[in-house]
Amino acid sequence: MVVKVYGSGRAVCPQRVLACLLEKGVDFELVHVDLDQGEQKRPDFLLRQPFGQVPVVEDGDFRLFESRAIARYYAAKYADRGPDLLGTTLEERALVDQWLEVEAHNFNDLCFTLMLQLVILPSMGQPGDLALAHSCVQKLEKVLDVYERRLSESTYLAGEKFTLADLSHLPGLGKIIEEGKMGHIITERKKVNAWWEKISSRPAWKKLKDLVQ
Ligand SMILES: N[C@@H](CCC(=O)N[C@@H](CS)C(=O)NCC(=O)O)C(=O)O
Repeated sequence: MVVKVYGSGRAVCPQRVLACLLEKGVDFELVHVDLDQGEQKRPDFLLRQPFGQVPVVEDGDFRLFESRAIARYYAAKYADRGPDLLGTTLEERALVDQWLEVEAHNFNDLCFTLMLQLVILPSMGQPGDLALAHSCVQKLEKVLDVYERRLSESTYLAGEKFTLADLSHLPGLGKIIEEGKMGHIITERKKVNAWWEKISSRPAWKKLKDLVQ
């Protein structure tokens, strides 16, 4: 059964799902939703995702939205293939969850607001709020300082193995490196940069980049 992923391949949240499916070798079809045209707010799409956002997956009769929930679902469903993305012991799983929460609540919002002000609004002909972008950069640097300390204790966020906690950061880190002219906040932190280099050189992430270019 081919999993249908509704979303835009350029958007961060669908990329989180696609990266997980590629890691697990799950066949999928990307059904493009044109965010610039507001397709995600149309009544037929709201039947799939009542908040009018992407991604949504359809897997046979099963439908799921929220990118991290989807990634967790496929990491568990295909636990027996590809890398173990969830951890095995209770403690390993708890650490994966902890860093996934950090990604969702400490990293993602700042990253999103930064990209909105520096990239998305200007691309739509609207001026970004540079003061807000600057404040996001300052706050993100503090978050990345915490990551720098954590990554001097372990190779990956949740320990010595690549997990969903790392995978979940890839789309946002990728945007900062590629689009925001703010890549230095990653590259100037030795451990964070080594981590980014390692996780972004995984074949699944490279495949995704080829797919969405
Ligand atoms: N918490 C949701 C957030 C979804 C989300 O913000 N999606 C963005 C793309 S990354 C979107 O649909 N933006 C268009 C909109 O909000 O209208 C998730 O992780 O799936």
